[in-house]
Amino acid sequence: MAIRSKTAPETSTAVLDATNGERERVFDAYRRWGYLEADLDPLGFLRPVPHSDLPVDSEFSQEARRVYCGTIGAEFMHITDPVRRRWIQDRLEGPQTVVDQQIALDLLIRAEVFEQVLQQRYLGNKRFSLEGVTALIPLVDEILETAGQQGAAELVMGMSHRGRLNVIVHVARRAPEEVFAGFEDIDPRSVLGSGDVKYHMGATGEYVTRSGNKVHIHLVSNPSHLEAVDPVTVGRTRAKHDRAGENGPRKYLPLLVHGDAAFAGQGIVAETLNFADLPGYTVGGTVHIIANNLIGFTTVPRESHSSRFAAQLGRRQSIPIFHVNGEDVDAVIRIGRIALEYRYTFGTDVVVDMIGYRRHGHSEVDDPTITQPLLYKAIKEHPPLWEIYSEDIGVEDAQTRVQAIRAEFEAAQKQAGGITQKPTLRELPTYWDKYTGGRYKPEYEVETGLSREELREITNPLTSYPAEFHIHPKVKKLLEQRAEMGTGKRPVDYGMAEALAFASLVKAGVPVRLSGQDSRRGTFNQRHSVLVDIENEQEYIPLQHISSQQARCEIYNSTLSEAGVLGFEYGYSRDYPEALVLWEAQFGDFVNVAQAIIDQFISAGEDKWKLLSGVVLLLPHGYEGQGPEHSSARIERFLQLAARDNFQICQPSNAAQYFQLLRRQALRHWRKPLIVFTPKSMLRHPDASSPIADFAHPHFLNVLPDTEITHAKRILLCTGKIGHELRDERQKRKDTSTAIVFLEQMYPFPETELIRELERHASARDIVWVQEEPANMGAMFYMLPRLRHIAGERPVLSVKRSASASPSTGSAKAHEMEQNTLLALAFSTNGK
Ligand SMILES: Cc1ncc(C[n+]2csc(CCOP(=O)(O)OP(=O)(O)O)c2C)c(N)n1
Ligand SMILES: [Mg+2]
Repeated sequence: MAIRSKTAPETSTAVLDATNGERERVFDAYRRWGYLEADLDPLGFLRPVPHSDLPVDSEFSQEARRVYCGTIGAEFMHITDPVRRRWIQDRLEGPQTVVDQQIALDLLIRAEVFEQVLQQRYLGNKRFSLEGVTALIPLVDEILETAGQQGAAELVMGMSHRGRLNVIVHVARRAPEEVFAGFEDIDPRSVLGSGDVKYHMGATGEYVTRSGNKVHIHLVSNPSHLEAVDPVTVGRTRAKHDRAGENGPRKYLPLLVHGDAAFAGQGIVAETLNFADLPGYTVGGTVHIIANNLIGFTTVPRESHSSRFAAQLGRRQSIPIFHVNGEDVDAVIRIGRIALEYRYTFGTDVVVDMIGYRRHGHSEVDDPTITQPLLYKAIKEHPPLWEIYSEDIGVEDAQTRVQAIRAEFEAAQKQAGGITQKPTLRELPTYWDKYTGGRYKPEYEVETGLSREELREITNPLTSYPAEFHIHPKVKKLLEQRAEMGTGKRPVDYGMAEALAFASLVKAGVPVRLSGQDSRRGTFNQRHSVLVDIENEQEYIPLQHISSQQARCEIYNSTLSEAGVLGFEYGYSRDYPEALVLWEAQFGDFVNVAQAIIDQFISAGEDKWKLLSGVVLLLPHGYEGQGPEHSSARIERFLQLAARDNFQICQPSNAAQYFQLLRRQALRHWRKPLIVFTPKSMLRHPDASSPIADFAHPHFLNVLPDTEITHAKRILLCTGKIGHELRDERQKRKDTSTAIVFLEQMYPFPETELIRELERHASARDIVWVQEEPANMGAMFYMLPRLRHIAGERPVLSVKRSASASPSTGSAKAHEMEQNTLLALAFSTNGK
């Protein structure tokens, strides 16, 4: 007995182990590769790919296949953390959550009928119908429902054109008549030259979940440039987190809805995904939905991405990708819940790739049968999703429900005809109340200078560190010099001027956030905002030890991205108007990689959407013989974008001016982006350093006068480094009749101040605009007509490099020759 009772269980454990081993082996293969054989495309064009590692003849194959090769295809075995893999596997293999099918059906009917009413009433209008990926509405609904349970207070949502109007009505819950009104002909004079199309406008609203939780919806205004809104949305969310404090990531949930072609094709998606786990950029996980209709305009997936799924980019991160057939509505809803709970459990991004089709052409005025005749033949014969779903769940009165909902929308559409003013679908948060945009007014000015005493007070913490801190000898010396600068014993350089500006602002309660490539130390070894202990690499940040009540000061090394990071910081500034938010380019030349963010958001955001931002761009600029890609931040491009006081374009020529400019930006309540061309070699140059007394001046000077010359015969007008070189040249020539005037602000054009300078040197005959940049670049094209306008009878000449296709020569020697010629010409040209 004893022996039998001992051996019997052993035998059964072994059998059990073998069974378990077999089950695990089979399931493991399906967990890994099952998604390739999953049934994901409602129209069947994306065929399952048989994978040889998937066992077909095991007793467990069928069960594993049911979980992993059905209408859900989960990619998660690349996740390195076994706890997370286990979590997903338990959720997929375990009992399924119950779906409220009546609510889902109602949403599907509403979403599709809304599109149909738009189609019938506004034929020939673009609306970018959601039909074909209609399950997006119940999917987002489930995400909101679950988010409400998790304590979310706001959904920050970025998306492009597809289904946007539907989202505004069914997610942001704006009254449909407000959207219909956007299609009505409203007095065009009210938006002449400004505004945006209806499927780009932002919207806010209130979503009430079934359990009664309110979730505020914020749909971010978005340009046509696909995916450019991604980093902006994430940056906005981060600002909201920082405002909220510890619970931020729970309260503010970012959701990005992507198109399949755009997700696969646009690099900025990769830049945005890369923010996920970085301390300066994390938002506790972004939910990504790909509204995957397996087409982009006329381009099919095999022409669009080198991977089976558009979503494959998500694999770079250790995050799950859930592919789901967009016509299995229950599966879509279940995945929505799992994705959301995963985000809240692990604080990371998650991707839902919802696959459907596109019922109409790219827009409703496009005929898709020209390029995809067979696909569109199949689509034409394919019933709408509500019809399929109501049959699946056995609802017999679906048609009656459709009629009732149609009547609702038609009534709303009739009402819209009576709306005479274009509705604003968006309310601004109250933290914008005290800030203003529009045209510049002198009354916006505030004093920005600081007394000697105030400067001394902040210099001390800026230049000290704990006694036990092992400082680098070079940094020690730098801090000793800064201590002398701040107390007036030595002229102040740019690095210290900036530190003084930041320190004084955080002390006054203004948060400062700066990010850029290598910004903590500074590309030019000029900033040293973070001290690194040479024995243990511990960090000490003096700017965080200015005073006990100070605001946050955060300086981050960014990823090696321009568009993504600038988009993020622009977004951050949109939700933190009280803060000084800065992005720094490594060299100003690289700013062109972020051109879409500048064109679409920074320069045009106020005009298109009435949305303000005080973001600052620091762009190292100047011709120093370092070659075509390390010379020019393209002043000309910013000036070309300038209109209606949309932003400020400045080039402070000395340290005190830089200090005053940064403070002015933070302290004025006029919120406008600020483009600053910053120096490189001049950062530590004595000519650009300033006496401490200049920090007590009340204001930034838009124009730096020349008070040394009294009887000028010639006025040289310039901006930035060249002005200092002109002053050197003047000294060498012992010239006492040439005045040199610096334009510190180019836009808005400081006409009054310039007129004053021209009058100061009333006997000067020639006025010469001098620039380092070639004739087809720099500020010249913008300056000459304006200068001629105010110069009256006096001729306005120009000195510049010859027009050139590249910004500068690659030879340092050639650069020097050119520079000498420029300087000589500035003093001698008579325009002939
Ligand atoms: C950066 C950029 N390039 C090109 C376009 C023009 N464009 C608008 S929509 C579209 C196709 C988008 O396809 P997809 O991302 O799959 O979204 P869908 O329209 O299918 O929902 C293109 C090429 C654009 N808006 N933005
Ligand atoms: Mg598409």
